[in-house]
Amino acid sequence: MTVRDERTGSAPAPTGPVSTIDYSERIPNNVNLAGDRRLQRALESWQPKFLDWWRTLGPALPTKDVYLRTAIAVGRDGWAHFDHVPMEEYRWGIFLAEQNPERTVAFGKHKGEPAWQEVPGEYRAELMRLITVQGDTEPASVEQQRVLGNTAPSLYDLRNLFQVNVEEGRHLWAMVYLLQAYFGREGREEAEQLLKRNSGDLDSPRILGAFNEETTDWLQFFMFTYFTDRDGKYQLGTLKESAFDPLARTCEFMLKEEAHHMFVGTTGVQRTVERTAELMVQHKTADILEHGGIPLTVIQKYLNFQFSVSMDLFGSEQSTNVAAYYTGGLKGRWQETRRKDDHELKDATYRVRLVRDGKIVEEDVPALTALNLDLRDEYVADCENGVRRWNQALEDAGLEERLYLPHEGFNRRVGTFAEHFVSPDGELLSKAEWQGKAVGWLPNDDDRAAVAALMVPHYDLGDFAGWIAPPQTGINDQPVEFDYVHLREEALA
Ligand code: BYC
Repeated sequence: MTVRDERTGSAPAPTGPVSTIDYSERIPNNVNLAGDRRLQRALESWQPKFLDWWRTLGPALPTKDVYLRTAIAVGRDGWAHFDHVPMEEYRWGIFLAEQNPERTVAFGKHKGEPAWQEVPGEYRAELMRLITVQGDTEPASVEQQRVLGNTAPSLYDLRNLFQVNVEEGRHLWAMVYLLQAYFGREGREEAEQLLKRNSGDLDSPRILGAFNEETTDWLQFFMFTYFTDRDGKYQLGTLKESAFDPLARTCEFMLKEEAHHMFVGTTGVQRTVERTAELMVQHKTADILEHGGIPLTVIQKYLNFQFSVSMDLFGSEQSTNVAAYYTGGLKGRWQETRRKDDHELKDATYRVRLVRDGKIVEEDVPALTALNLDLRDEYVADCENGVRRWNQALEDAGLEERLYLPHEGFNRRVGTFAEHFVSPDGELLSKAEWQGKAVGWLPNDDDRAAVAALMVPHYDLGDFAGWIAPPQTGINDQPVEFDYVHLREEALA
């Protein structure tokens, strides 16, 4: 049941092409689930397991309701509605972007053929693997962020955390739909496993490294939504190009929701840096911990960590997997259709950086095998935009200090730099040198403890923790001091 509220108003009327979402169904959808009884039954039997998982490993803070947006249509405008909703009653569902019946495959050896509405037998295993990996990250992030609500810097931030969480839950639904609708019994088994693996679990961890790291505090959360959700944006961007049309359409709609997650990261770090800069100027020192702010050096260490583990998410710089995905039409490049080349890349080359004879050198390799790096280079260029924004805040405050992205080889566990020790400015080090210096580059226990000490909940209307500046505006034109979240009594005790 949705709590109606006079102040929130109704959603804007959609104007673009829309296929409306049927909310009278137990599972809201725009894929005519009612017309496929078998699939509907499979999803309805998965639904209580999802809800169990949400109750056990979803947000820990007890809430009455949260001001959330819910998708109402998949058209270009007016696709979402905002209202106070009890979180466990959020309408998780299955929404695919509009189908274009004329769509053809844009790249690889099937270029020009009609997009696939079913899974071709020869690509079944690879497609299921890609969908499973994508699906695995979604609940993982909810698990990682489970206890952050206990230390939220404001109700505004708390609401944003929960919005991200429910939408990651919905993205899990999106992948589970594909697994159950197109991959038969094996797909149903994979869907079960997505709720059985858990972030950080020693016996049954999540598939990709970054999703087993702890999100220790809100600075980590903002770095995660900036750097790791941005990997999500780029990976979804490649799957949106897939010849397998249901996957492409699902990812297109997910990207719409993803934009807010990165907004949370960009502005979260920005507001932290703004407050840090303010305290540095006010107290004429970089050592602002005792004044209730997070020192810039600690922010840089958090950035170094989250950037480097997110770089690992792109896989190896040279990968035969990605060449096969591309040639088969399963996974394209970022902005594939806007690229001006033959979209097959049989003879193309790409420049990679690697370590040879104790030096970092450049080498041209077949472009097909370097597509993970092609994507990662796009990602890094995008990451730099945020850093520029944050540095603008430092400049505006009249400070000389700056944040920066560390070298691509810094702190890597996957790919060509994994066996090497590289400083943030790209110097190759011995293991002993690295061990001596890493403590100055990555958050250590003292840094994390110092940040944790600042993480005290601020649940009063319009109240913000002292380590972060308030945002410029609220959500959906609501004031910053809006009652975005209503807590249950036990949360306030
Ligand atoms: N950790 O040839 P390689 C998101 C595995 S985030 C552990 O180097 P490939 C989100 C790899 O699976 C986006 N294992 O790389 C964000 C392979 O194993 P198999 C998630 C790793 O295959 C925030 C082997 O190593 N979506 O949505 O070309 C909140 C050799 O791999 C890692 C996707 O990733 C690692 N870091 O590419 C919520 C898209 N890296 O198969 C959500 C789907 C590699 O030999 N996934 N491995 O057993 C893919 O496209 C690719 O699997 C990868 C790797 C990009 C991950």
